[in-house]
Amino acid sequence: MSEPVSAAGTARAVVQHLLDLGVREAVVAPGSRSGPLALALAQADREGALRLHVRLDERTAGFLALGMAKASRRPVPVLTTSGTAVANLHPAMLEALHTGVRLVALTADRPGRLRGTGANQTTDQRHIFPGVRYLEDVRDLDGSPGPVQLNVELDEPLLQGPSEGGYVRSDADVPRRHVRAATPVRLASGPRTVVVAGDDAGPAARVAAEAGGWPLLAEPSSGARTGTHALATYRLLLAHSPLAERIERAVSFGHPTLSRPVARLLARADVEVVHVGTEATFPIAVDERVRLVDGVEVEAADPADWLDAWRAADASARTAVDGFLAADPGLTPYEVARAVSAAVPPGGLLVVGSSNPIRDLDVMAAPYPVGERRLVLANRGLAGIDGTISTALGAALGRPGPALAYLGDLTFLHDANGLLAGPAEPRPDLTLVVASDDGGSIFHTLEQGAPEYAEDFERVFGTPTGVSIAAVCAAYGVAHETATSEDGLATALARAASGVRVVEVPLRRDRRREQTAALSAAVRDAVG
Ligand SMILES: Cc1ncc(C[n+]2csc(CCOP(=O)(O)OP(=O)(O)O)c2C)c(N)n1
Ligand SMILES: [Mg+2]
Repeated sequence: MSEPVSAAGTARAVVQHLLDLGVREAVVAPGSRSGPLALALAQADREGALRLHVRLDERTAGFLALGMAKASRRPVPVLTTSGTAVANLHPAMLEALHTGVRLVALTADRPGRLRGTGANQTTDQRHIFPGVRYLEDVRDLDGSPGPVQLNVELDEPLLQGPSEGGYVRSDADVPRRHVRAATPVRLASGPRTVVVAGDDAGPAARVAAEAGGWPLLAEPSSGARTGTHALATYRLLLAHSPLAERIERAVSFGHPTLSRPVARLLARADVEVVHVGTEATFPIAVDERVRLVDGVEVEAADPADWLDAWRAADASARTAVDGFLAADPGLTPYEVARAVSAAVPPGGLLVVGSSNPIRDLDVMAAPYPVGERRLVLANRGLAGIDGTISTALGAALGRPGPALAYLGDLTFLHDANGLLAGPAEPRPDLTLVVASDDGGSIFHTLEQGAPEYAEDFERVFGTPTGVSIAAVCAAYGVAHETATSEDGLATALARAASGVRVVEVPLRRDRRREQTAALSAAVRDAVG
């Protein structure tokens, strides 16, 4: 009989296999059962084979790894001990599942014979993330897209002296973006077409729009809101311009979820849809109007009058929006979005929180020039408000260069513990801009913001906290400053961050419904 493999030997094999897959960063949350793996990762860090990050809270550790994996497009492992620690990875694993991010949950387990007994910190943690690939043997771990759980049973003795080391980092090229074997479908010109670019659409959406001479309706996190075909005010145009009615075909890329006008367009009975992707990235049920394809090849450009009409409408809408903002005496959330998007330098990173920040950015962000390599990320897989600080920290750690994040106050508070990191941990230079309106402003603009629900609104939707963000920052040792005007914010953002800092922008929430309606009305009058 062969010798059973020791816990240390298993840990060594796991870490070397991860390195072979191109892993460069790893996250550890402390524990005893996971000890052999933690020591192996620490050894690999000491040898320069990877960089290790330690976090107490597994929920934030999971999102930290998610952010790194998103920004670097490499697999990133996050190690937990057994029991409830594992379950705390679930939000990040779900987001990774819906965005195809290679997050590797390394879950240390007790030996199988203890399962079903009352042994300490022992539960059935196999397949704990439904839908996520599940492995027990590290040799089955490959670089395929999407998250994976590697559950590692470790028996005593857990530790047998200092770990050996000698880890080798692989320089093999890791496929950064999953490219499907594309058999592009040829698109003939003719039908009046728009290109929709949802989350992580990538440059292909812009390329198609340019080849066809079509308007490009690109979400901020699409990676395609660049060039001269992207129309910043598309959401308002779809709602208010007569051009919207005339659309005959939509070609969509990525995962579009951000706005109701886009979902309505993709559902329209009179619009033919070509979606580059699968059912999993299409926002409504696929019917016979919708063709799912691997890629498109545009045969020829359509006459310029269609695009020209959209550009003219976009310019009128922009003038109407700017006029509306100039007339409003206070600082509006739209101006915050405008300042944030203008502050991202070429090569820079912007991580945007769910709720109104990403929607305000969607109306206000001027498309960036092609080729300047800005990266705008958002957790659009499930559009959670959780884990956003950690995602931003992870993304900033995973990608060199200046980094910004832009999020609401509740989104900030939801993941305040993301600011928790020991003094020796690597820290990125990251500025977090908090649109601080003491509660969930988005609900004012939705059905529940209507006057008939006013009595319960603040308690169950608005949910003001009264919490001092400055005091939260002080507790975590994070720098905090306040900006009260668009210029003040621009000035604050022009100064490079050294380490993590928060710029809080106080905003009114009680005017949100009225402002949204007034903005819509201004655009309707201009283009309707
Ligand atoms: C994890 C999670 N819980 C709840 C929600 C529902 N939700 C969407 S937006 C929102 C409020 C966000 O408030 P804030 O971050 O302050 O942004 P604002 O709406 O004020 O712009 C909530 C609770 C969610 N998306 N994700
Ligand atoms: Mg808020």
